[in-house]
Order: sequence, then C-alpha cells, then structure tokens
Amino acid sequence: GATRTPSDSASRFQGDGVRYKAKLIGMDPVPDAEGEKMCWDSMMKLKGCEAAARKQGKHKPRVWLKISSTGLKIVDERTAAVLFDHDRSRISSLTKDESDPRALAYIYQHEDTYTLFYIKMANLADPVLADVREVCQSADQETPQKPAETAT
Ligand code: I3P
Repeated sequence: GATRTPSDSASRFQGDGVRYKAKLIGMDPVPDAEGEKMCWDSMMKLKGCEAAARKQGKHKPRVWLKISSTGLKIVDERTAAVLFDHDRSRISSLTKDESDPRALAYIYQHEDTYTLFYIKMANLADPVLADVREVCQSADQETPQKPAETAT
C-alpha cells in the first residue's frame, strides 16, 4: 500500500539506508544557513561552472547519494570512496531546483561555515527530497532548536 508507518521508514533508513544514482554538479561556500535567493544564486553559479566545464569536455563526477538515519553520504561511484559524510543535524536547508526536476541542493553546516551541495539525480529529485526531509525531520524532533509553535 502507499501508506508508510514510522516503523517502515525507520527500517528503510537503517544501516546503509537507501541510495540514489546521481552526479555532483558542484559545491559552493555560502554565507548563511538558509535563504531562498542565496541558494538560487549559488546554484546558478554552479550551473554556469558546469556548462563551462562541459565545453572543455569535462563530465560531472558520478556518485551515489546515500540517505540513512544518520544523514547523507556522497560516495564515488567508481572507487566507492566516501567523499562526504553529512550528519543530518547539520543539514540546514534543502532546496528543490525549480529549473530542473532532477536536481536538488542542500546546505551543510560545519562550525561557522556553510557549504551548498548541488546534485543532479539520475531520475526525478522529488522522492529524494522527500527522503532527505524525512531523515532531517527526525533529527529536528530529537534535538529541537526552535521553541514549539503555539496557537494564537
Ligand atoms: C550530456 C547530456 C546529459 C548530461 C551529461 C552531458 O551531454 O547533457 O544529459 O548528463 O553531463 O555530457 P551530451 O548530450 O552532449 O552528451 P546529466 O543529465 O546527468 O547532467 P555529464 O557529462 O556531466 O555527465
């Protein structure tokens, strides 16, 4: 059936979790943890770099995006090396690319620095966005950073 219970999703993300075929468009240092325009500008800048690289015959690195209960991992498809290991509690923002249904971006916070990761999925980004949201939301519930909203 289409309904997923919390225990189903918990097991889905346990251990290695789920993995999606993808390519890394690029990474960019950004000044803040979130911000629609900031993310958009950064993504468009990286898209420009991608186009310039392609003109020189370069291809985007092929990776696996692994989503598990601990967070995200970006794994080199060829060598299986873990390129990035991103704890879910430090993912401060997730953006759907309105210009490309296969792309997404997120911001990873490390100490006082923020880096935007821009990723092109082999297939549609929507199910991946839903998975990342699900994993990051459970992190929010464990370590609430904002007071609960009160009805007015
Ligand atoms: C490729 C085409 C693919 C693209 C690939 C390009 O160009 O645009 O769609 O993969 O990027 O090289 P061409 O049609 O001229 O061969 P994505 O859709 O995954 O971006 P890549 O070279 O970075 O893999």
